[in-house]
Amino acid sequence: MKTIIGASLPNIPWEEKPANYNEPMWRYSKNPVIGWNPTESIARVYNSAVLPHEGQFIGVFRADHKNGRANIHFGRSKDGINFDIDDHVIPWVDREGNPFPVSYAYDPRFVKIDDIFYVIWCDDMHGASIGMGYTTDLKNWVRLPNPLMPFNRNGVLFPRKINGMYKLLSRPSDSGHTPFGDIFISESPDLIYWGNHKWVMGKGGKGWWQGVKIGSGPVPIETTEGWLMFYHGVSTTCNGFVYSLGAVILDIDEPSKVKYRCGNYLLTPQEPYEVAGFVPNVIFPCQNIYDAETGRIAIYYGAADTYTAIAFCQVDEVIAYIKKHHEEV
Ligand code: BMA
Repeated sequence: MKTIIGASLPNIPWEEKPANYNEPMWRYSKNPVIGWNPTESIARVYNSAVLPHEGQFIGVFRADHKNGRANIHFGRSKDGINFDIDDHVIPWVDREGNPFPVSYAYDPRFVKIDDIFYVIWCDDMHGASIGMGYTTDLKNWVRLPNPLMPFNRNGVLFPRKINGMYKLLSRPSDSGHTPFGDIFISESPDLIYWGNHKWVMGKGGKGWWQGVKIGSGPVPIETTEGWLMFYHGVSTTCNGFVYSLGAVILDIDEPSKVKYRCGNYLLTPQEPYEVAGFVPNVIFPCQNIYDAETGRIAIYYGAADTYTAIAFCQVDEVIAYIKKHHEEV
């Protein structure tokens, strides 16, 4: 029986684990895949999300413009590694079809549910909040009402309804670079009305890497063990925050319940493109894609708020690692 419950993706971007490497997650040897100034108007692309589509790949990209403001651009790729990113922002409209541009937008997640592509991002609703919109044709982009009130970040929609409800993870916060933050879950029958909010997991643990705050990352992956979710955990040092990548397994029917939580991080800033850049020491995962047939997973992450990078893991190995290093927090 296959561990990932989902589609096959034989052309997933992939590279085998280097010989004599003992960690459960490894980096693409040609990282970063998107560097400085990728288009005329964009200075940096990071914290972005890619999906397979019609044998190729599409993505929504966090783009910091050359005036320093962040917005989201659409892009395409033949191989999931080399990207052709639009130089213009996604042209959002409201549900009546009137232009409805964002003031700023960052850290998008991208998920396909029932043939509709949803984008979830950090939006400006008189302060940081969750933005949500969709497209069915990758041409017309429609914004939905903000699902939650400010202040909030790191909205992540599950890839299917659970017990008839859409489920949204988020990280309630404040208006700044929040020195606190736990992950919560909300549900909705229609993506408009949200409620039944529950706490999922808090910062902390015996280690220090996730001691300051945590935030959901890529869209959770459905597996026979539960929802496999990568997330970011933040610690603080005398030189500022450090963002690492961790993993957790949530109950398949009641994802507010944590089954296993890995006490060790899976990636922490180490490579030159992770420790140096616009904001040093940041690994910020925003998307994963997988091949259910082989259990291969590719994770897209932002590095140092400057670059887009890819890491790889194998589902059974990463689940075994999470279980081995499970700790109650
Ligand atoms: C968070 C968000 C992310 C960013 C991270 C590190 O608060 O703003 O977009 O990658 O800080 O600077």
